[in-house]
Amino acid sequence: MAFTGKDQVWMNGKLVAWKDATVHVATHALHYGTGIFEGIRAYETKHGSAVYRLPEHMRRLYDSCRVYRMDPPWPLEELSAAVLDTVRANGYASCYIRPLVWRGVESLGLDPRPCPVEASVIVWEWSAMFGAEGLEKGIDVGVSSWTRLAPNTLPAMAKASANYANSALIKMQASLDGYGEAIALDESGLVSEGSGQNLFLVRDKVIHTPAINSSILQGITRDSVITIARDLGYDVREAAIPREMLYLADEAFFCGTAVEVTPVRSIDKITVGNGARGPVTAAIQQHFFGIIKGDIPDTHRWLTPVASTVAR
Ligand code: PPE
Repeated sequence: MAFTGKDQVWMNGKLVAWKDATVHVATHALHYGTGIFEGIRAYETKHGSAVYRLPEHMRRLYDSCRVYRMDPPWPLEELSAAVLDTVRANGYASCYIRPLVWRGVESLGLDPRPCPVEASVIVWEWSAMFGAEGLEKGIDVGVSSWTRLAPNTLPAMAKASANYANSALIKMQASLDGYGEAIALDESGLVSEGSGQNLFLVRDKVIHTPAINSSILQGITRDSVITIARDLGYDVREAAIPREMLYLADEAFFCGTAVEVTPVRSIDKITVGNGARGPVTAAIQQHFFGIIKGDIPDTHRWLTPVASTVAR
């Protein structure tokens, strides 16, 4: 990923130059992690550029705000339009989109409510997170010694900036240990997810993924994968997954906006299946990429054309 410094940024209601999209050091979110964000992608489909699952991402943004008693001064429709405006203004056919809502400058008391709620949208070009090779061959991962957010600490269903201090610990350890990513366990030692992606396992053609009570972010790509898998006739089970299932799976893959659908080829240096992308993973990838390229009909209406304007 790379910032060009040339892009326009939507900030608090208007498009401004990249260098002008700044905040003060007294910003509450900078001190206490009181921000909420989304990660969205726009893809170049054969029918034109389109944002993938925009309404679902915007709904989760506002749901996350609700948990933290934040009331963005823009209605959801207006921030959705801001996403499309920002993509259009920068002219990318495909890009990564990062809306952010945060508590601004007023007080550094721990109760953030006196602080204004501000918002921005930035975009940048970001192709496959682990490259074409990662998508095809898969990545090597380890189980983290860091645990995911325990229930009643940081609510995992809210995509809050604060949660990502935990993700940073998981990701740094993984990188330093020579892994591409890590799988974190939940408070009770059950499988949760990666630092910024959901996990799926396949055994005997049945697809398993941790349920929302295992401290996961309820991923939108996860929902796409479940929907695609069921469309393809697979049995998908959302349930608690013991750690040892990781070592017994025929196939494993991560999914998320950034990683899309990326196979996992080893876990803790134990080969997953035969170490190559498995048939179920390949079928789901093919369907997922088929939809975002416009090769497979978008029957679930997951694509919002960038050329459209969302009603304000
Ligand atoms: N879990 C976590 C903790 C998470 O951060 C993400 C998204 C997901 C699951 C997948 O959710 P979804 O994108 O709705 O399918 N993480 C964002 C940032 C990751 C990064 O490495 O950067 C993303 O994928 O955009």
